[in-house]
Amino acid sequence: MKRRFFPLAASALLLALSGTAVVAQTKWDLAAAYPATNFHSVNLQQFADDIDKTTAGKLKITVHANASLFKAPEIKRAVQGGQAQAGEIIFANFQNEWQIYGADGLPFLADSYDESTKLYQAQKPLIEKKLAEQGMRLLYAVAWPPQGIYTKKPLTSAADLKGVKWRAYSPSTSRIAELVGAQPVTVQAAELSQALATGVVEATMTSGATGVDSKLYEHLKYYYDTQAWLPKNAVLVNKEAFDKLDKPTQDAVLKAAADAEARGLAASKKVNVDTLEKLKANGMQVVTPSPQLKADLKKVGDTMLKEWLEKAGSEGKALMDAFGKS
Ligand code: PCA
Repeated sequence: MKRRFFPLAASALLLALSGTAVVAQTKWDLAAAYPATNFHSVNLQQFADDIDKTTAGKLKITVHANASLFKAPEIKRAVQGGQAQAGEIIFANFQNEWQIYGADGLPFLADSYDESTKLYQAQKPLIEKKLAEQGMRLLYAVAWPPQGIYTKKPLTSAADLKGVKWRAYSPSTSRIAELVGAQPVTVQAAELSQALATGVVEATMTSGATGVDSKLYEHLKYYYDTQAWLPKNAVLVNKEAFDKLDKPTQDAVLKAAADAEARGLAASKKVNVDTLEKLKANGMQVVTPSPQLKADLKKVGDTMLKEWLEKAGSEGKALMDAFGKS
């Protein structure tokens, strides 16, 4: 008899101490690849905090920024396999797996925030379907600011990029290098500063945001504001992990995701302006590309779109129809 009383007394004590009923708590790890201060990561933390608040602590999400849990290219598979319940990827990294993921990494297909949002709406149903087949669910996506070229030496045309050690982060940023005769080296953002410091790379194409995150002005002198494309980061969740949540918690996750998507887009637009100012303040020359450089890059974009359409087949055509560009 006595033995049975002890656990009861213990849980009564626990209740008294916590002051609230003991609720089942779920903990998720969310793998992310960019620095904690990057606007995507800040937005992710806010997303996690919102969920903590609206579920009264029932779902706790730990954001692991800066590729501390998984490296950028590994995050998708980690979420798929449930090693991390959730994660943030950049779609363009997965173009070789499925061309539709790479549509927002193509130069000049969608090169403004408005076009990028339109392309996202066209990609979304296809991507949601694909992710469901892969055992995942799309929570939200946010565009990076437009991509420009960072170099050591001034560029008058694409010919000035010949032989340059060009840092790529995706299949299409490698392809650009090949098409202009540069030497592509794939390096993810978490290792970019080091690659520059050790001379492994001497040019890259990315946003003002990453330029500031990785202090590119310490090694590179020019930023050509080409506004070539706006790749998107996407937050994914393992479907099984999501399905295990009770309905109110699922709703809280979806609501926080919708808020994060809107907040992230606004943050991206602001960061786009602020970071170009920061680059200048740190001595970088922020330059409008010459007509020749623009024309050369446009040609690269045309070639890449053609190649993409060939590889993407009927799905690619369906995407272009939905985007209104076929
Ligand atoms: N920054 C990331 C991807 C796109 C961007 O603007 C990077 O350079 O890796």
